[in-house]
Amino acid sequence: MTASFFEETGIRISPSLMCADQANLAGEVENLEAIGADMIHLDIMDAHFAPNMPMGLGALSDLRGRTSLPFDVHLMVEDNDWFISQLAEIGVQQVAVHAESARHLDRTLGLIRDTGSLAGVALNPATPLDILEHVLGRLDFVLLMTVNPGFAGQKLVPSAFEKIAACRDFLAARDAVVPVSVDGNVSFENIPPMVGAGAGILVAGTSSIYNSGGDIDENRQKTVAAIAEGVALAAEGAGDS
Ligand code: S6P
Ligand code: MG
Repeated sequence: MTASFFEETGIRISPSLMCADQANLAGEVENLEAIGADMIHLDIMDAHFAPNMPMGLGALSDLRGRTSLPFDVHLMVEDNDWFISQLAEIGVQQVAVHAESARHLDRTLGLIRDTGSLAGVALNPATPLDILEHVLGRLDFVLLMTVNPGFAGQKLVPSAFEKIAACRDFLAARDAVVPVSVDGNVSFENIPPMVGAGAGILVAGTSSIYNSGGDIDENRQKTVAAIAEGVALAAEGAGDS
Protein backbone atom coordinates (compact mmCIF):
# COMPACT_ATOMS: atom_id res chain seq x y z
CA MET A 1 0.00 0.00 0.00
CA THR A 2 2.67 2.48 -0.95
CA ALA A 3 2.09 5.40 -3.28
CA SER A 4 3.49 3.27 -6.07
CA PHE A 5 1.00 0.51 -5.24
CA PHE A 6 -1.82 3.00 -5.87
CA GLU A 7 -0.12 4.29 -9.02
CA GLU A 8 0.23 0.74 -10.26
CA THR A 9 -3.30 -0.45 -9.48
CA GLY A 10 -5.45 2.68 -9.21
CA ILE A 11 -6.97 1.18 -6.06
CA ARG A 12 -6.94 2.82 -2.62
CA ILE A 13 -7.41 1.16 0.75
CA SER A 14 -9.27 2.99 3.48
CA PRO A 15 -9.17 0.99 6.73
CA SER A 16 -12.24 1.51 8.90
CA LEU A 17 -11.14 2.74 12.31
CA MET A 18 -14.37 1.61 14.01
CA CYS A 19 -12.98 -1.93 13.58
CA ALA A 20 -9.80 -1.10 15.51
CA ASP A 21 -9.22 -1.12 19.27
CA GLN A 22 -11.27 1.87 20.44
CA ALA A 23 -9.18 2.13 23.61
CA ASN A 24 -6.01 2.68 21.59
CA LEU A 25 -6.97 4.81 18.60
CA ALA A 26 -3.71 6.78 18.47
CA GLY A 27 -1.70 3.54 18.36
CA GLU A 28 -4.04 2.11 15.76
CA VAL A 29 -3.50 5.16 13.54
CA GLU A 30 0.27 4.67 13.86
CA ASN A 31 -0.21 1.07 12.71
CA LEU A 32 -2.10 2.31 9.65
CA GLU A 33 0.71 4.69 8.80
CA ALA A 34 3.20 1.85 9.18
CA ILE A 35 1.37 -0.35 6.66
CA GLY A 36 1.05 2.53 4.20
CA ALA A 37 -2.74 2.93 4.29
CA ASP A 38 -3.98 5.44 1.73
CA MET A 39 -6.50 7.07 4.06
CA ILE A 40 -8.51 6.36 7.21
CA HIS A 41 -12.23 5.61 7.01
CA LEU A 42 -14.09 7.22 9.91
CA ASP A 43 -17.70 6.19 10.51
CA ILE A 44 -19.77 8.85 12.23
CA MET A 45 -23.24 7.74 13.31
CA ASP A 46 -25.90 9.50 15.38
CA ALA A 47 -27.84 6.41 16.54
CA HIS A 48 -30.82 7.67 14.49
CA PHE A 49 -29.96 7.29 10.82
CA ALA A 50 -27.93 4.18 11.67
CA PRO A 51 -28.53 2.29 14.91
CA ASN A 52 -25.07 2.70 16.39
CA MET A 53 -22.58 5.34 17.61
CA PRO A 54 -19.06 3.91 17.34
CA MET A 55 -16.93 7.09 17.22
CA GLY A 56 -17.39 10.73 18.14
CA LEU A 57 -16.15 14.03 16.76
CA GLY A 58 -13.89 14.49 19.80
CA ALA A 59 -11.88 11.42 18.84
CA LEU A 60 -11.56 12.66 15.25
CA SER A 61 -10.40 16.04 16.44
CA ASP A 62 -7.72 14.55 18.71
CA LEU A 63 -6.57 12.11 16.02
CA ARG A 64 -6.27 14.94 13.49
CA GLY A 65 -3.20 16.17 15.36
CA ARG A 66 -1.61 12.69 15.31
CA THR A 67 -1.48 11.90 11.60
CA SER A 68 -1.31 13.44 8.18
CA LEU A 69 -3.19 10.53 6.58
CA PRO A 70 -6.32 11.76 4.76
CA PHE A 71 -9.57 11.41 6.73
CA ASP A 72 -12.30 9.68 4.70
CA VAL A 73 -15.44 10.45 6.70
CA HIS A 74 -18.64 8.47 6.23
CA LEU A 75 -21.56 10.34 7.78
CA MET A 76 -24.51 8.17 8.79
CA VAL A 77 -26.55 10.91 10.44
CA GLU A 78 -29.82 12.82 10.06
CA ASP A 79 -28.42 16.36 10.32
CA ASN A 80 -25.67 16.25 7.68
CA ASP A 81 -25.11 19.99 7.46
CA TRP A 82 -24.35 20.38 11.18
CA PHE A 83 -21.80 17.54 11.06
CA ILE A 84 -20.21 19.05 7.93
CA SER A 85 -19.64 22.34 9.76
CA GLN A 86 -17.99 20.46 12.65
CA LEU A 87 -15.78 18.45 10.28
CA ALA A 88 -14.67 21.65 8.57
CA GLU A 89 -13.17 22.80 11.86
CA ILE A 90 -11.38 19.49 12.36
CA GLY A 91 -10.00 19.41 8.81
CA VAL A 92 -10.92 16.29 6.82
CA GLN A 93 -10.19 15.37 3.21
CA GLN A 94 -13.37 13.66 2.04
CA VAL A 95 -16.92 13.38 3.34
CA ALA A 96 -19.73 11.13 2.14
CA VAL A 97 -23.34 11.87 3.04
CA HIS A 98 -26.18 9.41 2.61
CA ALA A 99 -28.63 10.33 -0.14
CA GLU A 100 -31.37 8.84 2.05
CA SER A 101 -30.87 11.42 4.81
CA ALA A 102 -29.88 14.46 2.75
CA ARG A 103 -33.09 16.43 2.19
CA HIS A 104 -31.26 18.94 -0.01
CA LEU A 105 -28.54 16.75 -1.46
CA ASP A 106 -27.33 19.26 -4.05
CA ARG A 107 -26.84 21.98 -1.43
CA THR A 108 -25.20 19.62 1.04
CA LEU A 109 -22.62 18.46 -1.52
CA GLY A 110 -21.87 22.12 -2.26
CA LEU A 111 -21.38 22.73 1.47
CA ILE A 112 -18.84 19.92 1.68
CA ARG A 113 -16.87 21.31 -1.25
CA ASP A 114 -17.02 24.81 0.25
CA THR A 115 -15.14 23.43 3.26
CA GLY A 116 -12.35 22.24 0.95
CA SER A 117 -13.18 18.52 1.21
CA LEU A 118 -14.08 16.13 -1.55
CA ALA A 119 -17.82 15.42 -1.63
CA GLY A 120 -19.29 11.94 -1.85
CA VAL A 121 -22.76 10.42 -1.93
CA ALA A 122 -23.30 7.20 0.00
CA LEU A 123 -26.07 4.87 -1.10
CA ASN A 124 -27.69 2.16 0.97
CA PRO A 125 -28.04 -1.23 -0.73
CA ALA A 126 -31.70 -0.60 -1.66
CA THR A 127 -31.18 2.93 -3.05
CA PRO A 128 -31.13 3.18 -6.85
CA LEU A 129 -28.23 4.82 -8.68
CA ASP A 130 -30.55 7.29 -10.46
CA ILE A 131 -30.40 9.63 -7.48
CA LEU A 132 -26.87 10.54 -8.63
CA GLU A 133 -28.07 11.77 -12.03
CA HIS A 134 -28.44 15.46 -11.26
CA VAL A 135 -25.61 15.88 -8.79
CA LEU A 136 -22.78 14.54 -10.93
CA GLY A 137 -21.35 18.04 -11.29
CA ARG A 138 -20.92 18.28 -7.51
CA LEU A 139 -19.66 14.79 -6.88
CA ASP A 140 -16.09 13.63 -6.21
CA PHE A 141 -16.81 10.00 -5.27
CA VAL A 142 -19.62 7.52 -4.73
CA LEU A 143 -19.75 5.28 -1.66
CA LEU A 144 -21.75 2.11 -2.23
CA MET A 145 -22.84 0.32 0.92
CA THR A 146 -22.51 -3.39 0.37
CA VAL A 147 -24.08 -4.09 3.78
CA ASN A 148 -26.75 -2.13 5.61
CA PRO A 149 -25.14 0.71 7.59
CA GLY A 150 -24.43 0.47 11.28
CA PHE A 151 -22.18 -2.46 12.04
CA ALA A 152 -18.98 -4.21 11.11
CA GLY A 153 -18.87 -7.95 10.51
CA GLN A 154 -22.01 -8.28 8.38
CA LYS A 155 -22.56 -10.43 5.32
CA LEU A 156 -22.49 -8.91 1.84
CA VAL A 157 -25.93 -8.06 0.40
CA PRO A 158 -26.73 -10.24 -2.63
CA SER A 159 -26.91 -7.37 -5.14
CA ALA A 160 -23.46 -5.99 -4.26
CA PHE A 161 -21.33 -7.00 -7.28
CA GLU A 162 -24.09 -6.20 -9.75
CA LYS A 163 -24.59 -2.75 -8.24
CA ILE A 164 -20.87 -1.92 -8.30
CA ALA A 165 -20.70 -2.81 -12.00
CA ALA A 166 -23.92 -0.88 -12.69
CA CYS A 167 -22.47 2.16 -10.91
CA ARG A 168 -19.23 1.95 -12.92
CA ASP A 169 -21.30 1.81 -16.14
CA PHE A 170 -23.68 4.59 -15.00
CA LEU A 171 -20.74 6.92 -14.35
CA ALA A 172 -18.86 5.99 -17.52
CA ALA A 173 -21.95 6.57 -19.66
CA ARG A 174 -22.04 10.13 -18.29
CA ASP A 175 -18.28 10.74 -18.57
CA ALA A 176 -18.11 11.11 -14.78
CA VAL A 177 -14.58 10.22 -13.72
CA VAL A 178 -15.06 9.63 -9.99
CA PRO A 179 -14.03 6.63 -7.90
CA VAL A 180 -16.51 4.15 -6.50
CA SER A 181 -15.84 3.32 -2.87
CA VAL A 182 -17.26 0.09 -1.47
CA ASP A 183 -18.07 -0.41 2.20
CA GLY A 184 -19.16 -3.62 3.92
CA ASN A 185 -17.70 -7.12 3.98
CA VAL A 186 -14.85 -6.08 1.69
CA SER A 187 -13.20 -9.41 2.40
CA PHE A 188 -10.19 -11.20 0.89
CA GLU A 189 -12.71 -13.27 -1.11
CA ASN A 190 -14.93 -10.35 -2.13
CA ILE A 191 -12.15 -7.92 -3.09
CA PRO A 192 -11.33 -9.54 -6.47
CA PRO A 193 -14.90 -9.41 -7.82
CA MET A 194 -15.41 -5.94 -6.30
CA VAL A 195 -12.32 -4.54 -8.00
CA GLY A 196 -13.23 -6.48 -11.14
CA ALA A 197 -16.62 -4.74 -11.13
CA GLY A 198 -15.06 -1.28 -10.81
CA ALA A 199 -14.46 -0.51 -7.13
CA GLY A 200 -11.68 2.07 -6.69
CA ILE A 201 -11.63 2.62 -2.91
CA LEU A 202 -11.91 -0.34 -0.55
CA VAL A 203 -13.15 0.27 2.99
CA ALA A 204 -11.27 -2.38 4.88
CA GLY A 205 -12.77 -3.70 8.11
CA THR A 206 -13.01 -6.95 10.00
CA SER A 207 -13.04 -9.01 6.84
CA SER A 208 -9.62 -7.77 5.64
CA ILE A 209 -7.22 -5.36 7.40
CA TYR A 210 -8.76 -6.04 10.84
CA ASN A 211 -9.34 -9.73 10.26
CA SER A 212 -8.91 -11.72 13.46
CA GLY A 213 -7.17 -14.52 11.54
CA GLY A 214 -3.95 -12.53 11.05
CA ASP A 215 -1.97 -9.54 12.25
CA ILE A 216 -2.17 -6.24 10.41
CA ASP A 217 0.93 -6.94 8.26
CA GLU A 218 -0.36 -10.36 7.18
CA ASN A 219 -3.77 -8.89 6.48
CA ARG A 220 -2.21 -6.12 4.42
CA GLN A 221 -0.36 -8.68 2.30
CA LYS A 222 -3.53 -10.70 1.72
CA THR A 223 -5.44 -7.54 0.84
CA VAL A 224 -2.81 -6.50 -1.67
CA ALA A 225 -2.84 -9.97 -3.25
CA ALA A 226 -6.65 -9.88 -3.50
CA ILE A 227 -6.47 -6.46 -5.17
CA ALA A 228 -3.97 -7.77 -7.72
CA GLU A 229 -6.44 -10.55 -8.58
CA GLY A 230 -9.21 -7.98 -8.95
CA VAL A 231 -7.10 -5.77 -11.20
CA ALA A 232 -6.48 -8.78 -13.45
CA LEU A 233 -10.23 -9.49 -13.55
CA ALA A 234 -10.94 -5.85 -14.42
CA ALA A 235 -8.38 -5.97 -17.24
CA GLU A 236 -10.01 -9.16 -18.60
CA GLY A 237 -13.41 -7.49 -18.45
CA ALA A 238 -12.10 -4.43 -20.29
CA GLY A 239 -10.58 -6.73 -22.91
CA ASP A 240 -13.96 -8.43 -23.46
CA SER A 241 -15.85 -5.20 -24.08
C1 S6P B 1 -20.77 0.16 8.61
C2 S6P B 1 -19.64 1.09 8.36
C3 S6P B 1 -18.45 0.41 7.80
C4 S6P B 1 -17.81 -0.69 8.61
C5 S6P B 1 -17.08 -1.64 7.69
C6 S6P B 1 -16.67 -2.85 8.41
O1 S6P B 1 -21.93 0.87 8.73
O2 S6P B 1 -20.00 2.09 7.46
O3 S6P B 1 -17.46 1.33 7.38
O4 S6P B 1 -16.94 -0.19 9.53
O5 S6P B 1 -17.91 -1.97 6.64
O6 S6P B 1 -16.08 -3.75 7.54
P1 S6P B 1 -16.42 -5.30 7.63
O7 S6P B 1 -15.37 -5.96 6.82
O8 S6P B 1 -16.39 -5.66 9.05
O9 S6P B 1 -17.80 -5.43 7.05
MG1 MG C 1 -18.35 3.24 6.56
